[in-house]
Amino acid sequence: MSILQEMQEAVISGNAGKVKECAEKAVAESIEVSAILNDGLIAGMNVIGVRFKNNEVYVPEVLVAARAMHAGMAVVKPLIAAADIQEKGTVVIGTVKGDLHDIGKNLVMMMLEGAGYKVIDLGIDVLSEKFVQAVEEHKPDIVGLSALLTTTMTQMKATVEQLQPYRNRVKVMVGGAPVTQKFADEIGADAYAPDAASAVDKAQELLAS
Ligand code: B1M
Repeated sequence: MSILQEMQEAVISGNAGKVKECAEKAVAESIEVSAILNDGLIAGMNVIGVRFKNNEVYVPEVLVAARAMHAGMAVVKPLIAAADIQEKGTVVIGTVKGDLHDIGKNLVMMMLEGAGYKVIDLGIDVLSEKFVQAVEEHKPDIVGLSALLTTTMTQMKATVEQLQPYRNRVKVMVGGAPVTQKFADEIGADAYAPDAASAVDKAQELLAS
């Protein structure tokens, strides 16, 4: 098995120590950073994403795989800037004001990172003004809003409204257990994703549109 296949398997099984070891070995063997990312780390996360979508693995496995992927990312991150690798896009993400739930949002974040996106995490209980500030500062391609409470879904609407002046250059994706496609349409969001793996697919679609 090649070192990249080994790395991929280690991401899938959530073995952070092994992923780190493989990444260090790959760097020492002068394997290109893009190959380490695409054929090792991201490939492993993609497998997990598909399995998660098909209910073959669950939240704990995804979190453990994402943590393992991060261990590898930490090794190659300093080399990414030097290698001038194009990120697929930038996503600013946060859980809306009044809402402290972040497990799902973190999963979405990790899957997006695993798929090659730069993700800026604004955390939880994020005011709509803070999303606007982040759009001005980071110039993302996508703003992701997460909400887990029916009471905080209204904050999504408020945030979409505040982002109106920027909508020609930024797309809005929403998600979270109580959120539906119908609600996303009603508030004028560009996309709704029911789970973390679909969020990656939707991000891809948004960037292509
Ligand atoms: Co709370 N909570 N909670 N809670 N909590 C729920 C959501 C609830 C359904 C439980 C229940 O009553 N059955 C209920 C909401 C009812 C409603 O409004 N519909 C509820 C409540 C009422 C509350 C409190 C009000 C309880 C209280 O204090 N009386 C309180 C509110 C605090 C606040 O936010 N202001 C509260 C607090 C908490 C804890 C802090 C204890 C904890 C959160 C810890 C944390 O997140 N760090 C917590 C938890 C853990 C839950 C449950 C048990 C689990 C949520 C979770 O993490 N699911 C939840 C009940 C349940 O869902 N079974 C519940 C796993 C996660 C992977 O799924 O978040 O849905 P999820 O994310 C998915 C998708 O939704 C999607 O992808 C993710 C991965 O597949 N997704 C996106 C999410 N964001 C996305 C964004 C996208 C795209 C997809 O694009 C940007």
